[in-house]
Amino acid sequence: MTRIFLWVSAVVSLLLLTLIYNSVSTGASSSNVATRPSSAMATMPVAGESMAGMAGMASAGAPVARLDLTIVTGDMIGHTEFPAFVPSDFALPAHSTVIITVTNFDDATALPKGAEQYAKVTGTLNGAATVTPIKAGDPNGSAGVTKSITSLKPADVSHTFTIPALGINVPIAAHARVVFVVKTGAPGHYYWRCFDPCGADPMGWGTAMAAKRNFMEGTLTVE
Ligand SMILES: [Cu+2]
Repeated sequence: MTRIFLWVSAVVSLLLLTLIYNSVSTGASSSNVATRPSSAMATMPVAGESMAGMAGMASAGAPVARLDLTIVTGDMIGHTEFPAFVPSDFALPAHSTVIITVTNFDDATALPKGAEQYAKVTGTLNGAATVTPIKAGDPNGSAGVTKSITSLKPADVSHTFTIPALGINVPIAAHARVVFVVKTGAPGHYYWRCFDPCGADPMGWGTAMAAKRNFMEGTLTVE
């Protein structure tokens, strides 16, 4: 009888200890989860609805840099049919995670037949980008819900941000802020361009698309 009592009390003690241990470790892990976003945010100067998620995804290890690009319309710069990425030549640190934001003030130019592959996001973290609609009069605000996308309809593409040598292609939606994360590797010089024929005739490959630099193409230096 005594032996059975001792055995039962030993089992009960073990159960109690397990319960206590579990509740302590659950508490510890949930407090880790709670502190992780704030410590990540402290090391990265990011803000805004789409950035919070991207920053969380980008927080694993590598240093984080930012690149902010704006696509202005030809009319905005007094140069009709010459939409432009601003800036067009830029540098990024090697072996880093980079949060790239493209703020686009331009309309859509449907991707032509045969170029539909440029409607798909490639080479970014998770093969995704976020798109937030904006109004020209409130460029830092949100005119709609932020969506995560892996592609756009070819008809909805306005420009593309494409670095062929790195396998990076992001279709840029019209009147939107587009955010995505890429990782840089070793130092080098790369060429980026837009593959949506967004210039004037013939077939959209004139004006901005025909200009060799400063509008729809430029250089990335990884250093
Ligand atoms: Cu373009």
